[in-house]
Amino acid sequence: MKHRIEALRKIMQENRLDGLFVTKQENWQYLSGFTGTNAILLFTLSDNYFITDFRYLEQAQQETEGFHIIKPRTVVEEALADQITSLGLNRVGFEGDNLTYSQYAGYKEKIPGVELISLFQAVEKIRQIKDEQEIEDLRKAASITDQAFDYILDFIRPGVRESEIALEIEYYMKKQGAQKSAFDIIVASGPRAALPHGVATDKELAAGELVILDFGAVFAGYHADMTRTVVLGKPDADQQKVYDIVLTAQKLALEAVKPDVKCSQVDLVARDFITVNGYGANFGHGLGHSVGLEIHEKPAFAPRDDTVVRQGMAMTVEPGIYLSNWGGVRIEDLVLVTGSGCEILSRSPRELIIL
Ligand SMILES: [Mn+2]
Repeated sequence: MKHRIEALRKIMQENRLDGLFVTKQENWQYLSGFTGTNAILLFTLSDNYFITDFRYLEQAQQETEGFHIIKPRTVVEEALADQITSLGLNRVGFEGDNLTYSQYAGYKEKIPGVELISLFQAVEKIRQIKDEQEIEDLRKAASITDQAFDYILDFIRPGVRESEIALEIEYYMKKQGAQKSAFDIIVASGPRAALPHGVATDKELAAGELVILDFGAVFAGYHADMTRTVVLGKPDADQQKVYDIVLTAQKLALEAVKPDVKCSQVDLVARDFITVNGYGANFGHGLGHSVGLEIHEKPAFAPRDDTVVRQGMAMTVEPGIYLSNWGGVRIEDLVLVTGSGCEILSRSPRELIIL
């Protein structure tokens, strides 16, 4: 955690702050290791303060290191205001994209003499580059996800409900050590596969259908994200054709991921290939997104994201083609950007699986 806090202090110095408080859950988890649900971190240029309520005092002592733990007399917001006052801080940063307007107004009232400076994505920018521990946790999350895919294949057949498949995947991932499912599991079969985010329903699978399965395990707070599309029975010519286009688009994009290219360029590689093959209008979402403590992080492989790709970013590559009343195909892998390209963390086979 030390190097993470050092990076934060650099941001404080760049913004000439003598204090900074962190209110977003994933961000305080990242900076302190605390896994509870209520906390505020306060940093000065020399000290770290941890404020939580009675329920979490003992847990905070066990999970965090290097913080002065403050027990509030009333609520954490009051304790933060008191601490800022007693430390005599003048220019204090806060997470402008996390604090609500009411909370901000509350602080303005409690600490009127303090200049409050809104920061945008301050901790998130540090989180873009994953460190060794984070990579290890992402690997584990991806591996549990792979195991679940391998396991669920035997379960997928005509007559089974999408919701039963989703439940089985979730149960299996938890048995393998996952904390939880990374998001509501998508099982979209037949015409429902045309919905990019078709969360599992009670629809029964039928012979001949394409089935999109999109899911991931969470391990130690870190999210995996993988999509595979399978077919129930021998694919017809259109199903095979669309599948092959998506698979090639993904392969080309995976080859394009490397440090120093723009995220938008990687998106364009897949988008161009799909467009040239006649399905540009049917690929309506970005190619991928970063993952970590949150399932969707920045930057994204998207047409308008010109962020430069850097070593240590963890991102998905997930082209798809969706056709109303027909279905769809998406293939998604989680990759780690290396010094010269990327390593694919999800290992499940990418060829069309016929069940
Ligand atoms: Mn995804």
